[in-house]
Amino acid sequence: MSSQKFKEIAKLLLDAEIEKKEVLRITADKIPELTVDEAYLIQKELINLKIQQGLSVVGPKMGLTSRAKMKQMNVEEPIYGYIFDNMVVQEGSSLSLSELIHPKVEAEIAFVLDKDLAGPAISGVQVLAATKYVLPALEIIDSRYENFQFTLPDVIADNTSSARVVFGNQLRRPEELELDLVGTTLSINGEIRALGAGGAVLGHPAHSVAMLANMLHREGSKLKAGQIILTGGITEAILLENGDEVVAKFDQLGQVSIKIT
Ligand code: 0L1
Ligand code: MG
Repeated sequence: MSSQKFKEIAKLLLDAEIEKKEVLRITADKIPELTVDEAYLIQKELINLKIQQGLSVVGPKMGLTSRAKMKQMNVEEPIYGYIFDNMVVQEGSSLSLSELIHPKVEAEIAFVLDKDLAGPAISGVQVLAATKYVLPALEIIDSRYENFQFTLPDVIADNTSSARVVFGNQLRRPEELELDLVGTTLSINGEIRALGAGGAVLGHPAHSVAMLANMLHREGSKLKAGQIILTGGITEAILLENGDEVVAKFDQLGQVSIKIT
C-alpha cells in the first residue's frame, strides 16, 4: 500500500472530524484488507496533519483496555492514540453537542510521569516509580465512522475515536492509593449509568501505562515526562445527549463533571 494512499485516508478522517460528518469505515470500501500495522501508519499521518495545523500533543491514550471490550473486538491487545490540546475541555464547563458527531463518555484514570519511560519490558512497578501524580478524567470518544461501526484497524486509523477530555483537579501521588481498588461511578442527570473500579483497566491502570510504553517501543517511541496519559475506560462508554449533566466520582480522587449543551 502506498504512503500516498495512507495520507489521503488520514486527510479524509481529519476532514470528517473538522466537518463533524461521519464517513464509511475504511475497510468497507477503500482498503478491506487493512492491517493493524498499516492502520498505525495512517494514524501517524493523521497526527502529523494535526501537528502541521499547529496543534500539540497533550499525551497518548490507551483504548480497549477492558477484557469485555477486547473480547467484543476479538483482540489480544489494547490500542493507542493521541490527545491534542484542542480536545481538552475545562472541568465543570459545558461542551456543545454540535462540536461532535455522536459522542460517548467514559470515566478514566490519567497518569503524569516525571521521567521518560522507554520499553521494552517496562513493568507496572516501574511505571508507579516514574509517576508524578494520577488524576481523574472523563474521556469523550467520537468515532468518525458511520453509526460508530468499525473494525480494529479502522478505529486505530481514526486515532482511537479521540475527541475530547476533561481532567479533574485533584492530583494524587500513586502510592497514596490502591489504584486497582478505586471505585468509580459515572452518573448522568443524577442517575448512575455505569460503574467499576481501576482494576477494570488491565488489572491495574499502571499495567496500561506499562503496556503503552512497550507498544510505543516497537515504533521507536517512548512515554515522555509531563505528558498526561489516559489509561482506558473504567466504565463502559455512554452515548451523550443534549442537556446531560455528566459526573464521574472516583474514590479518593474526587470528581470530574461536564454539561452537554
Ligand atoms: O478510548 C477508548 O477506549 C476508545 C477506543 C476505541 C473504541 C471505541 O471508540 O469505542
Ligand atoms: Mg478511553
